[in-house]
Amino acid sequence: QHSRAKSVAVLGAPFSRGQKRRGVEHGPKVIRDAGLMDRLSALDYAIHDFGDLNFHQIEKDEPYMGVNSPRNVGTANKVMSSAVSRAVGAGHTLVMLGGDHSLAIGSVGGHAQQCPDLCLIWVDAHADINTPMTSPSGNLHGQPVSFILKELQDKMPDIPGFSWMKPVLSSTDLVYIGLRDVDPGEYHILKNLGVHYFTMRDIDRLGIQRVMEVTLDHLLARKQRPIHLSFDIDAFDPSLAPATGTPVNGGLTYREGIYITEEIRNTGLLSVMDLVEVNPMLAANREAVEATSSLAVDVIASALGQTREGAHASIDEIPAVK
Ligand code: 4U7
Ligand code: MN
Ligand code: MN
Ligand code: MN
Repeated sequence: QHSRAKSVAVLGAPFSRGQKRRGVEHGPKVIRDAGLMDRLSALDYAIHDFGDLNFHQIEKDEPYMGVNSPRNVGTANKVMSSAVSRAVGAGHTLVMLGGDHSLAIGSVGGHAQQCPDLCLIWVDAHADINTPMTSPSGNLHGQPVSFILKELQDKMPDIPGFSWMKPVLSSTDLVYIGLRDVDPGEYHILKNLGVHYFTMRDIDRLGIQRVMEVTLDHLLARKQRPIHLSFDIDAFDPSLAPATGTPVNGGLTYREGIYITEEIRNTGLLSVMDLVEVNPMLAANREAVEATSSLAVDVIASALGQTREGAHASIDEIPAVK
């Protein structure tokens, strides 16, 4: 399953209008500066840097039914959607660097255009499933899943900027890992739709090994299909990932996070990965920025095949004494 020679494409999305804090648009730059491309080129496939998307700003963008920057977020996601669709259509495994998590609307949407049977693993402290009507903040980075799910469509108002968007997934195609800050409206939606999720408490009880076993079994047992991994860096404990906009105590350990991506890698089915919400302007100092972005690089490298066991490809015998 690992030998399927694949190419990986990296796409930056310097976008922050899905929330109110400046700085998350610099995520792609700090993740690249932490050595992403070098680390990926050590793994054995062709790797392409597609650069950063260009989001031109829409000046007049009044809130609509409490939703902030709807036209900017909707239009950016339309651009994202076609870029992801093109990359996946060309045969690449795509890594999307955010940017805030509203970008998953376009990332999952574009992926689904090419792979209608995809499944979604959402690793996050938050469920990001508020509808515009339940959102306590009006920020679209807390709402992307509600735009993606078919079951919620009769609960969604027509938001300006989103007329291009169609829901692409059913709630059974989705599993959450890492939840620990879920709003009342979100809790109701999760229970009502019967969404599968593992909170941090579930990880405490079951262990990350069992959580991944159940997750992959639920999504893949009936049929092997492409995986979309949407990884919010705030899933990690803030002691490991301080440079993010909505940190919540009690998050994933380093080893739990890496175990998640290793298990996804071992399926051979990862098709698109988002790494979002790294905000270098919210860290106390440079060390905190570097810790967060090098953690992001570790997570991406491990999702793409870097192992803790070591590599086997480059050396095929024990060097003889000369
Ligand atoms: B992130 C929040 F109210 N739920 O909707 C909201 F707590 O992409 C936070 O996971 C959303 O970082 C966090 O604004 C969005 C809030
Ligand atoms: Mn989050
Ligand atoms: Mn998120
Ligand atoms: Mn966040």
